[in-house]
Amino acid sequence: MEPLEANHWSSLTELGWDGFFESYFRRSLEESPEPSRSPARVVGEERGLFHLADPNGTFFGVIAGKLRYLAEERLDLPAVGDWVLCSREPNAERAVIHAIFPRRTCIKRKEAGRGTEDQILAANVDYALIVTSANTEFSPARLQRYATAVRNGGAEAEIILSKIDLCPDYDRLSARIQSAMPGIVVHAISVHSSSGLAELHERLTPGKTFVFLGSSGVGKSTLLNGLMGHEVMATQTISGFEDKGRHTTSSRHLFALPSGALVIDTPGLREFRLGDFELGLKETYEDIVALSDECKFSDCHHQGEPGCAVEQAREDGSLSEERWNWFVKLQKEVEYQKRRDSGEHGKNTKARWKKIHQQASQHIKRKRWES
Ligand SMILES: Nc1nc2c(ncn2[C@@H]2O[C@H](COP(=O)(O)OP(=O)(O)OP(=O)(O)O)[C@@H](O)[C@H]2O)c(=O)[nH]1
Ligand SMILES: [Mg+2]
Ligand SMILES: [Zn+2]
Repeated sequence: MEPLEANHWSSLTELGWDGFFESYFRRSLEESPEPSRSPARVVGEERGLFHLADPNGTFFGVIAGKLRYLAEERLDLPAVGDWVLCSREPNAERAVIHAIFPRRTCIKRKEAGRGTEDQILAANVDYALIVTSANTEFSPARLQRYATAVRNGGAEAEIILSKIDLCPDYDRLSARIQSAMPGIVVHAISVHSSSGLAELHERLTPGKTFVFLGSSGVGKSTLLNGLMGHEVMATQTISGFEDKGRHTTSSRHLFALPSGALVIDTPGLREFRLGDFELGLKETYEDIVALSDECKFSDCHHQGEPGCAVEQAREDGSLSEERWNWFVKLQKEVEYQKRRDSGEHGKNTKARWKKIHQQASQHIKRKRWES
């Protein structure tokens, strides 16, 4: 339970609160005054039990029955990074979470396996730091997948190239990332040799929320401990286990660095399936979107049509085959999920109506009983 003791925040602002949440809070108070309810941030979650924080300290919270009942999908339940309205009876061990504030940003993926639900990786994050290690794990294609999800959720993506002590020519890898993702910021670091850590500290703006994302074993928790100045998360004890499916971190937790920046550590992801992330895709491949706007036909498929600007760019080499293929692959995945989600949406609506009908018939039964 160390995350509960690891941090103390003396104001909501230190926890990332700002005008966006304040205005929602005021409006909700005007609409239905509930003086016993106050805002708290979800700083951890373990098997349905939430770790919450407010200026009075950190405490546990459980979801109110009504909130759980009304939730149609996982997205309707709290996630780490969320702001929630909760109440706490005097002397009660656990607070009750009644509502979730609207999310300013929300990074999601499709749940692992064959499921269709979206899973929240982190909420209300300003920047996602996608960690990739400068050895066997390195894959520009995977980084673009992560960046697409991050941008789709409204957050900004930057890359951390970790463990550069293991790779003497890590500059080549940085350059490779920058050519695969034009304009992206890359931080090359090593916790073991302390290189790049001071620059990263500078980058981590106080009051802003950051999340570490990346495969298992890339060094996310080691980096968090390095930035904190002491161990707050357990790390893999034997190096070289990456890509072998061994996960060290099993739940998400938000920490405040001594500088005041907020950082969420997450468990490594083995599989990262995109959802209907058209927005994120367009941002990650804005060069290709700009080219398609120049095609002669607005519905151009870029497959031999006359006046196709995309084919022209592929021919003259200004758009590399590699980048085009990455885009085509992710676009297919996003379109597939879009079709699937629209089917799912129909199902969700049906499920909601079923719930409403059930409620109504229970109400009628109760009325009959009472009369
Ligand atoms: N050589 C070297 N090894 C590192 C560095 N940072 C982390 N490691 C090693 O990489 C291994 C994995 O580190 P973790 O921090 O547990 O990785 P993680 O990304 O948190 O993994 P999960 O929690 O499973 O997602 C450990 O054995 C670390 O000692 C570094 O800068 N250089
Ligand atoms: Mg970890
Ligand atoms: Zn075209």
